[in-house]
Parts: sequence; C-alpha cells; structure tokens
Amino acid sequence: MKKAILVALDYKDEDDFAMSLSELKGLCKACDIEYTKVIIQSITPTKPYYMGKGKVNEVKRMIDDEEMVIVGEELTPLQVRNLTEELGLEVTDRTDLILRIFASRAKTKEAKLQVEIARLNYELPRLAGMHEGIYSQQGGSGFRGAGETQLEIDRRRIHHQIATAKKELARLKKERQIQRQRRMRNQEEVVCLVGYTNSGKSSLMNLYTQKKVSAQDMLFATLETSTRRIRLADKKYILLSDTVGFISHLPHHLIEAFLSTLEEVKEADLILMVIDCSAKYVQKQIDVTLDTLQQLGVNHTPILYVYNKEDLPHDDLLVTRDPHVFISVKNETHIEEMEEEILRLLAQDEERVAMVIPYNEGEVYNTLKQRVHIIEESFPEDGIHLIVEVTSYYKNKYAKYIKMPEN
Ligand SMILES: Nc1nc2c(ncn2[C@@H]2O[C@H](COP(=O)(O)OP(=O)(O)OP(=O)(O)O)[C@@H](O)[C@H]2O)c(=O)[nH]1
Ligand SMILES: [Mg+2]
Repeated sequence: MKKAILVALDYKDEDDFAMSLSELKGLCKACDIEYTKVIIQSITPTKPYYMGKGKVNEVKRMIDDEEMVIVGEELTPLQVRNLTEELGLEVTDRTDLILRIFASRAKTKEAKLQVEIARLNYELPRLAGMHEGIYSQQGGSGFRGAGETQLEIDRRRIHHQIATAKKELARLKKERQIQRQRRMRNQEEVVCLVGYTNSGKSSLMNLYTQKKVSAQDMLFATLETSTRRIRLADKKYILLSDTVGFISHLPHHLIEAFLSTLEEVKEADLILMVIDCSAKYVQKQIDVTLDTLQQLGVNHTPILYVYNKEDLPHDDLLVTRDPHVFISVKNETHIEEMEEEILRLLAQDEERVAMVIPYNEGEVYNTLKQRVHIIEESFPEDGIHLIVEVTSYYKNKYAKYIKMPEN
C-alpha cells in the first residue's frame, strides 16, 4: 500500500469542505492508498502552488516515508509541475484518483474507451510539465531542442489516440441506440436508477434479477448502464436500468465521457433517485445528484426519491423531497410500497391531448407511434391530427404540437 500526504484547502462552506475531505479519504481507500497525514490550509488556491508557498515548505519538512502528495481538487498543469519540483515526489490530485478508480473498474469495451478518453484529455495539457521534468533531470541544455520535438510527437500521438478511441466509441454508441430503439418499439416503460455512488442502486437492482450486477461497499462499483426487464408488484413489466454513481465535482472529462452511458436516463419515463439516508451529508448528495441530472439535460422526468438503508441510524428529522419512500434493500422492507408508488407514478399523469404534426416532421410522428398510445389519427391538409394519451414527460417534450381545446 502506497503512503500519501493529503493536502486540502478549506475555503468553501463548512459542509462542502467536510464532505469533500471525507470523500477524498474514501477515494484514497478505493485506490489502495494509505494517507498518513492530512494537512489543511484555510486559503483560496494560489496559482503557482495551489497551497501557499510557506505551506509547500511545511509539507516538505513533514515527508517521512510517504511516496506521494495528493491534493483535494484538480491541479493545473503548472501547479503539478511546480509542486513536483519543490517537493521532489509524486504529486497528484482528486481527478487523478477518480480516473484511476474508473480505470480499474471499467470492464466493458465501452467503459474502457470512455475512461481512456477522459484520461488522455486529462494528460494532454500536463505533457509539457512531464517533459520538462524528464529533461531537467537529464540536465544540459543540449536536450532542450530534442525535448520540444519529443513533446510535439507525444502530443500528436495522444491526439491520434483520442480520435481513434472516439471513433470506436461512436460505433458502440450506435449499436446501443439500435438496441434502445428496439426496446422502445416494445413500448415498455423505462425506469432508471440514479444517485450518489454507494447509495445502493445495484443492490436494489439485484433484488429483482437472477443475473447479479456487482454491488459492493466501494466507490464507483458500477461504471456501465445495465438494463433488466422486471415485473413490478406482479402486475406490470418495466425495464429497470442501473447507472454509474455520481460524486461531487466529478471531473468534467469524465462527465463528458460518461454522457453516453447516461443517455438512458434522458429517455426514462421515471427516475428512481436512490439516496443513502444514513450518509452524513445526505442533502448535499441529493443536491449534487440533481445538479448532475440538470447537466445531463434531464429536466422534465418525474423523480421518485427512494431513501434507502432505513435499517441504519439516520436523522429522524430529515427533510425529505416528494414523492418519496423509505426502504431497506438489505432487509427488504417497504419494497412493495415502493413498487406501488412506481406504478402510481407511471400511470398518474397520463393525459389525453390533441396534437397536430406538420407533414414535414414525420420523425415526430414515428416516435410518437412507437412510444405513446394513439387513440385517433386523421390526415387532413394542415398536418397529422392525433388524439393521444401521454405522460407529462411527453407532454412537455412535444408541447409545441399540442392543440389547445377550443371553447
Ligand atoms: N445497511 C444497508 N446497506 C445497504 C443497503 N443497500 C445497499 N447497501 C450496501 O451499500 C453498499 C453499496 O451498494 P451498491 O448497490 O454497490 O451501491 P451503488 O449505488 O450501486 O454504488 P455505485 O455503483 O458505486 O454507484 C453495499 O455494501 C451494499 O451492501 C441497505 O438497505 N442497508
Ligand atoms: Mg452500482
């Protein structure tokens, strides 16, 4: 196990800092790194060193047998270079830890490519610093020219790798789209499990499925979306999707990389937000999850808040969001209530509306035909006239085609 010194700057609000520090420790654990010292400074990040210059010297004096220094936020390439030079040992950051975890967990081709792209994008601006390090170690200005050329070569190589990986990813994505379209034609409703990492999404999924997905007490156990057809309350079949967990300050390269796995969420009829009600910073975790959903462009989909792990001690005065249920996947309590609530929400807001779709927007008509219940259709001159039964999701999505009733 590698030993490390952690450095964090405390300049945000109190909860935010406490949560991100405890997460940083969790990330270390997931990377098999033991932190021996935690150094906190109450200043905003400085451009050259992230921490203050005096703090750099202090950290330097504190180094015993540690092999690395880990900083609680993403460092700029300049900061990495300066700190490595001053401290004389490996310096890395929170983003790097998350990338390492993702890399070790990625199993499918798609997840591996996504992590690779994120990693390459992270490394690209850091190349220059790495080269300078190498060549200053070798000494002598004679290497400088050669170093610049090598840097150019490496940059080109990485750009090429990114392009190749993206191309391959696009191909896989298309396959996935075809699968999704096939599913849509079946008109089965899609319910997506989303939520903070370690909240219990995969465990909940496993209640219903023979073929288990990996559920473990570690950050980012799941990296890829998996979908299973399940039956709710002995009544209705739905498609349940498990997704990658969220975390605060998820590196933006990773968000980009994982957007395609999360596309399922965009098309969900209902989102089950799984929340670990025993987590110390439960409200923050909910906020981060809601923010991430917004970043994904998910705005209208109804959400059922599923407060999981009710078997563990939790704040009785927890301010809950509605609609909500409390469950324990572990003890299988209140699962039926949750199912009834899901069924109610799926059925709830079906509404009959009239629509007019211009003939040149046949795509919209085709989509509706696949996904909603069409009660009547006629084809007069001004467009396709439909009477349909839609959920609020589709009502919002196709609002501009809805014809207001005349009275
Ligand atoms: N006590 C208790 N533990 C639970 C419950 N549900 C899940 N867990 C535990 O919580 C941990 C995380 O569960 P997962 O299902 O892997 O969580 P996840 O949301 O899929 O996590 P990621 O894949 O990392 O996003 C595991 O150790 C589970 O055994 C519950 O109701 N009670
Ligand atoms: Mg999981």
